[in-house]
Amino acid sequence: MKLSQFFLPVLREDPAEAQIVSHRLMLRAGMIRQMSAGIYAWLPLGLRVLRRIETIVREEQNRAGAIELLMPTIQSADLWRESGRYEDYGKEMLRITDRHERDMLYGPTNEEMITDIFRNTVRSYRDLPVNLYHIQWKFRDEIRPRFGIMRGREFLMKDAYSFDIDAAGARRSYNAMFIAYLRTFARMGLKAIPMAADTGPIGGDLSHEFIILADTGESEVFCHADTLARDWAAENIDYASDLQPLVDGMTALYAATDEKHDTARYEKEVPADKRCHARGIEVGHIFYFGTKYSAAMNARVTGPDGALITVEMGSYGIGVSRLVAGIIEASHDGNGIIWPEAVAPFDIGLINLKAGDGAVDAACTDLYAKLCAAGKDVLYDDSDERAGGKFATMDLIGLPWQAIVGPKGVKNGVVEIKNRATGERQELGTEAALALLTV
Ligand code: 5CA
Repeated sequence: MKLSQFFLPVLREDPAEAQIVSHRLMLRAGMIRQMSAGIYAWLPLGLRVLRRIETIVREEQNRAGAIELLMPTIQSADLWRESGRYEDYGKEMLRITDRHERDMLYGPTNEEMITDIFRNTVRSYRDLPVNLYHIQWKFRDEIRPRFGIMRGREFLMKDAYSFDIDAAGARRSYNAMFIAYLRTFARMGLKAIPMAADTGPIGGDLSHEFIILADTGESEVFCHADTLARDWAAENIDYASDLQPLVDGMTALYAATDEKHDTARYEKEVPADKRCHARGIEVGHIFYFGTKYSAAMNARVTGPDGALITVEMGSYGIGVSRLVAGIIEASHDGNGIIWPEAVAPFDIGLINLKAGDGAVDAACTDLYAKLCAAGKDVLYDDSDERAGGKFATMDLIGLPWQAIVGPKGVKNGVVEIKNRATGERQELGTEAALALLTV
């Protein structure tokens, strides 16, 4: 993509309304724009990151055996009256009346709707277990939308819903999502810690929040440092095997948000040099709530002996849009964002230091074509802005690699390659540069 043909409205100044670094950088890097309180448009650069995060989430859900579908954003109030949550949800729910005076709502979550789909389609225990998920926009009329898309009113969520015939099966479904979450966040370059959590309006008595550590996080967290030790992205998980030992291995180590924190236990269980007291961002939340919705809404299947069984359910959320901000909170410096390669909007930023100079243009065009042919996503800054501005923009938008081509380099047959994360620069011949950038 040539910058001259892209849409990247960067801001040189810090926007006054942004209180945390991810919000500031997302506005400055031209990733989002606020349309109303807590409601954002995703500009092209932001959308690219959102899509990459979505892809990782999808791949890991599929790997763990969940099946994708897509439910609508607008739901009928009647379904929520059946579960009893229509009144309970209060002012957080955006209520809408259609032209026939029917009560509708913009879904804040989908337990009722998926239970309705399930009860109308699945009849036999033979069709279980099943775990269905979608990646869809939600609306919650938060009292205090803030920090940009971190706590928005409209946000993108992955929500999965599992159905099992008994509690042991539901626990297996829960465990599969638990491990899939560790892998999902690790693939994005994040260390997420599962912490026992309250269940709020979703309900149930088994629940874990997945928290990434960041100074600006909304919750205060306490954990054993070893919860951060394992690289789950490198693990080869057999989802058909018993995952309980893996889950137990993680949950045995102390980890709690301030809501559930127990100072005496923390001090007893965690040696002083392993204590980690920090702030965190909730990027995922999983729930096992048994028959809360299936009993209220009559979601039953026939068992092996012909008797009806009320199905056991769980639900599993990931804040897909929140993750964009979460990753920036975890990975930035004074000059801008530092994207982990797995979610970067482009792999490489190619900077032409003298657009209009025949030799430099030719060298850039050649390098651009070769990088694209090797399957790399390249943002080629072919504009005639001055060098300082180009460097600042590239650092701000945080692509993992920069390739800098100027008149001196072209004369000497070299390209300067900069690694955004380490700041390390090296001058390489074109072939060596290509080899480095296309591994
Ligand atoms: N139905 C369940 C699980 S599918 C559910 O709704 N869980 S939740 O309320 O915990 O939301 C799931 C995830 O969505 C949270 O972990 C968080 O990462 C994200 N999320 C929740 N509210 C917001 C918000 N206002 N803005 C951005 N992300 C949010």
